[in-house]
Amino acid sequence: MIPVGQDLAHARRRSLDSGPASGSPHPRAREDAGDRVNRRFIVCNGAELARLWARIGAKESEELTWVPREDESRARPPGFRSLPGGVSPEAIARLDPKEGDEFALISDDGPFVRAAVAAVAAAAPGAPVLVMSDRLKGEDLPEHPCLRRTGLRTQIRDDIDREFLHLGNLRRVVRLRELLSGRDKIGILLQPDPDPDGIASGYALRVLLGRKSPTAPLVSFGEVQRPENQAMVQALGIEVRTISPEELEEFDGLALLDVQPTVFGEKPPARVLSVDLVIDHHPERSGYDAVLRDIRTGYGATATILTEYAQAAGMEIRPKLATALLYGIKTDTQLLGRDTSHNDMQAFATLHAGHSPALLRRIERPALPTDGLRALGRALARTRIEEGIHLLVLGRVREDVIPQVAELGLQAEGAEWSVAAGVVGKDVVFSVRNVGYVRGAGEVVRGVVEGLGVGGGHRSMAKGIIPLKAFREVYQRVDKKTIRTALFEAFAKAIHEND
Ligand SMILES: [Mn+2]
Repeated sequence: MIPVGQDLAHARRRSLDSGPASGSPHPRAREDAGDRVNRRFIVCNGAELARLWARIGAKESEELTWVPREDESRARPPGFRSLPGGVSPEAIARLDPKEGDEFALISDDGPFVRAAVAAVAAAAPGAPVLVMSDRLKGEDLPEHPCLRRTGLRTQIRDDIDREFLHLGNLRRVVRLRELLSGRDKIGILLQPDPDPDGIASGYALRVLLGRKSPTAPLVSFGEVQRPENQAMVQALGIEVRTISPEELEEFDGLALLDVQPTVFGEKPPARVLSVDLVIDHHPERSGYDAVLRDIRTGYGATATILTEYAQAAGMEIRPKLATALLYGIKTDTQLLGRDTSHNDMQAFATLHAGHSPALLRRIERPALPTDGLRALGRALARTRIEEGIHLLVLGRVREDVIPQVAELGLQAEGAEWSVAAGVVGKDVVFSVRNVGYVRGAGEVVRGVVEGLGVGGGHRSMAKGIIPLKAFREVYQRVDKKTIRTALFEAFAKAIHEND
């Protein structure tokens, strides 16, 4: 039985005022009276909505009232007091509303809600009003200084829909576990030169299967090459084994993550054309068999799918896995930029709560070697910013130093563009960052390397590689000064092209 009535409400208020265990005579003194909610009046239009409210579960602080419809006068829903006479100011006044009380109006009937809003405004000026209706829109409601509108059944429906999505994900987890549980050794195959999304997704699948690397290794036909991605596997301690297509024979289970079989060249190895499982977010390809496939092209990252799997299965996502998945989503969507779905945002938020900031920092800002710092020191000693371009030339340096210096360079006052260049192996390598409101970095870099090397990237970050040989052919020398002059002129030209 739900307690009803004014007396009880007053009793409850008294018990609040007396202050439970604090001993202070004014336990709520810090709160502004305007922020204090004493009672919540629920005003339901008709018995059906009142019963629905009761089924959802009324809270203790809620005063349940209903306005009977014509044929309902004898059908009082248990726990509700009736507001006879409809929603007149007098009927609302009989509830004895006080400062700090609030109202919810539950109805799909426009005239009812308009009358109720007016009655509350008259009998309890300033009281906040929540209109819960599945049919009425904002324009159906009168002006009121403190009113919000939301759905009722749709609210519950949204939660139910979400639960069915979880259930669908759980079904996929159950099926893939069933399929793979009896296998001795499962290969988790990623694309050649695996990226963080693939690595994180493969790692998550292994955890979902309850396996360790000996019985479910991450494998690839090409090693992890980009320094940022190497930093990720190092920081997380995840091994990605480089194998030949023949070595796939050692596996009696094969799962492809963040990739589909037809990506492996014109004539993919026969073994990858018939696999157990494919989970991916790239456009769906045909021409292969998979017992289970889950391809969600609307998703920004495969890591989002695996995050949903883990949640649906009630799996604990430990900080290391959360960090890997978070980084996978972050890099594939360029920090929730382009191609980001609502699901990616949701997964990101979930993972963010459980990730390790220290670990993420180690991935994104790998330790700089001493000679790299010295090279940076020499470059900084003669730093200057011209035409908004901050160019730092480091000489011979470890490759992962270059993007970090490019990041740093953008912090210089007046810099719209930051370019860090160094010599790595037989190439001049440079990383580019910009402030975002200028020309796309990828486009500019393609202009700079045209006819000399390769390059590309996105709106605000890009990378270019020019072989020393090609550089020397054009500029005769490859010392720091020549690199500086050549790159500066090329960038100044490319940035201002078509201006
Ligand atoms: Mn991906």
